[in-house]
Amino acid sequence: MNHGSSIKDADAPVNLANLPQELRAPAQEIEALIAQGQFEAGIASMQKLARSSGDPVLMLRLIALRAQGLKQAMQPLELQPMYDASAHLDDPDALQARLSRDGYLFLRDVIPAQALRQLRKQITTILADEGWIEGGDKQDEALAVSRPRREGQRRYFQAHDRIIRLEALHSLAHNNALMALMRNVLGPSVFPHPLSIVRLVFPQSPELATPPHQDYPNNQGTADLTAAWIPLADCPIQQGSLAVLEGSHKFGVLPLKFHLGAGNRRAVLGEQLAGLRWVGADFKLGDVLLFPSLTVHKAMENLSKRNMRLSVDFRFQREGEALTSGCLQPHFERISWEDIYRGWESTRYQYYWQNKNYVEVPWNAALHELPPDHYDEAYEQEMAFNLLFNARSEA
Ligand SMILES: O=C(O)CCC(=O)C(=O)O
Ligand SMILES: [Fe+2]
Repeated sequence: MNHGSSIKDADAPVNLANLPQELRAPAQEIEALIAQGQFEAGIASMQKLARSSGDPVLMLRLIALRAQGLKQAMQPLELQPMYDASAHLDDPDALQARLSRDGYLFLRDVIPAQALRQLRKQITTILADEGWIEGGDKQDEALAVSRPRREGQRRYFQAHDRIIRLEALHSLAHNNALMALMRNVLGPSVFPHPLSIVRLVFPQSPELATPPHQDYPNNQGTADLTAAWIPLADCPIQQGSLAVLEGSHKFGVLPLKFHLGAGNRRAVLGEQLAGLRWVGADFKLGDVLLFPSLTVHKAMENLSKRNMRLSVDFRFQREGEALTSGCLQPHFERISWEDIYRGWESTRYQYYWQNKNYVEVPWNAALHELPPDHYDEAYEQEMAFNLLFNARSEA
């Protein structure tokens, strides 16, 4: 570029002298919007102008603005403490009352540590073997040695395709203590979906943290579908534990926007949710968080220097209620159950849902759709993330 723009220059308002005459007035207007604090509107207009003109100075400015937007979204969220419902563990009425009031249940020390440690060991063995984390004595700490790997990338799936085969992962959804809790919460006919999910979250990439969202658009079926989120080690807020927007399950299905984090979708939190409190906790091994599929939740940023955050989440429903067929498939649907079950020691938890009674309902794609312009935004956010990641790595 002969006008000497670099991405660093793009952190400041566009130098109008570097623009063709016809772009100066509209660019100046947009910069004025941004200067007045109308950041979202400014970015949206800048995107239109940059994309329609293809001007390289405006494109750089757009990416810089996206990076600023990502940084702003990183402003630490003030969390209030989650209500600890452990005292009600054996009291279905009390559990159900709290859940329908708050939209979540947080319980300490529910799952025996041994089952969690065993699964963690199997996962970290695979991650060390795949070159994601340090092996040897330090393996259990899950210290990242590679750049963040993300859902959708070839290298991500190389490890995930091995982890999703683990009998210990899928069996954990049927753990006696967990099932006893779930029966108290959802009733005697409760069963887990076989869609067991494992989260492999790198440090040093806060922009990729799972954004605020509801599970309903992903899973659909019954809105009483209840997720159990379980870390595979102590997981303080600073290491990326899950946070919940208390009472947010009472506002129906929220609109979606693109986000770089897991699922690539965030819920748009309108004014009606403005008075709600975000709640969180420093999780200990064995603790469980439950929430129904309309509750807004997000991952806190994993701010640790090197530790990955490893966790699992399972979803439970009552017999006789609705589900969509995707919930009966392995996560990402890359491998068949037949393939996954090869090498398992027990057949007990294989195809168990085929003996359950549920109503299969069609998937409604409209509930999961992103706005039509999201490809452009996805690309721009990706560029912005790389910019920030490289700047951090250099620092
Ligand atoms: O662990 C995460 O980052 C996301 C978990 C989540 O969204 C869920 O369990 O529904
Ligand atoms: Fe979720």
